[in-house]
Amino acid sequence: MKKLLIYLPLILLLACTKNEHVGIPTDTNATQETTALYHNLKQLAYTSVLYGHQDDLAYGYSWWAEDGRSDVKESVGAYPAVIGWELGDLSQGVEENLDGVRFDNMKHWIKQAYEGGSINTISWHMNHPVTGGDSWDTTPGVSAILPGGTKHSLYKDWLDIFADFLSDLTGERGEYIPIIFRPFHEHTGSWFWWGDDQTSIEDYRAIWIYTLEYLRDQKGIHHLIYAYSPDGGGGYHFQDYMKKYPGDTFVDILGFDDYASFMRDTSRVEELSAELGQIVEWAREKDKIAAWTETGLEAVAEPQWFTNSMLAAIKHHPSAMGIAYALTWRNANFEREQRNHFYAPHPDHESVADFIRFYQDSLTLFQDGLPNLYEIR
Ligand code: BMA
Repeated sequence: MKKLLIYLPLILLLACTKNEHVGIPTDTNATQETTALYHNLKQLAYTSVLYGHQDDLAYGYSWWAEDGRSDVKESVGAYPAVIGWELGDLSQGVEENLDGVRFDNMKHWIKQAYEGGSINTISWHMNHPVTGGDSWDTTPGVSAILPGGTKHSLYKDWLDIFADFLSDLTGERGEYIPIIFRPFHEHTGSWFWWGDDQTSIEDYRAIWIYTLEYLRDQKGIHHLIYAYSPDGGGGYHFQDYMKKYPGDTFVDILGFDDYASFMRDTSRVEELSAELGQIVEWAREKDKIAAWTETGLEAVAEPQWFTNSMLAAIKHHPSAMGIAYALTWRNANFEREQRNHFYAPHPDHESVADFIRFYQDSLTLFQDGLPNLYEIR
């Protein structure tokens, strides 16, 4: 009740605002900044698509951990509007994630992204709770971490570590930095231990709900926005999009991961666009946000990919441009990883001219074009 009184002015403000697309996250005790972010992002989605890039501030194709650097900024002159981070190995008590990013640096860059006005989102390639392997160990694992399972208390320890990590994410006034959290992603595929072949519908829903309720109600974490992000698999998994949906009271963002649609040609652009459009329509019916939570063409192997494929997919179907953001995957450091595993251009790459056109398009937003997302206007 006390909470309700504290938030009453905010709720009234939201209800009275002229804008008809009022949004309130599923966590009714979400912090002011988190509620503002959800509301503003939902509203902005009607006119813009925010560009996101995984690990953008941490490293790039030819540099590693140099403060202020960003392949995206060095290509178009602006930081991404959304920056993704990855927690794989957090549960192992080590200092670096599975890609070598130090967790303390990650916290610093999350603050930097927030202070710059961008949005932070977190995925978690969680280690295998039973075998000790990584998330690509396809031994089924979900039933073991559910209440009553043999690894349930281990899972709670991992969530405690995550809650500690989240509690360190504060802005200059001490406020918590809102995070879009994308647990158990790409579950429609079967490449992770929480994947489709590995997990029953009931177990997937149960672990999602358990995770959310534990973090929210036991740990008091109220700066998360929860994104559901099935994989589309180039059309192959789209029909399963809603199969394991945890329910409207446990999801804020209807996300979508899809890489497989993007070979070097554009043959699937229209179909993919229709899928994105469908997700936007579902999100609107449910009063939620839609987002293209992961995509990209490795090594941007087609220099016009950003406009001919990505932007074309966002624009083709009339509803598709209602997605709030679209995030391309990480630019792995060439020397450390010895491979062409990058999804945004780096300044010397032949796709930069096209990426600049993508940046200049009136639909896309980077950090330099963002309104203040953390205050209700
Ligand atoms: C995958 C690849 C891996 C990486 C993982 C987590 O898609 O980029 O190399 O370890 O994401 O970031």
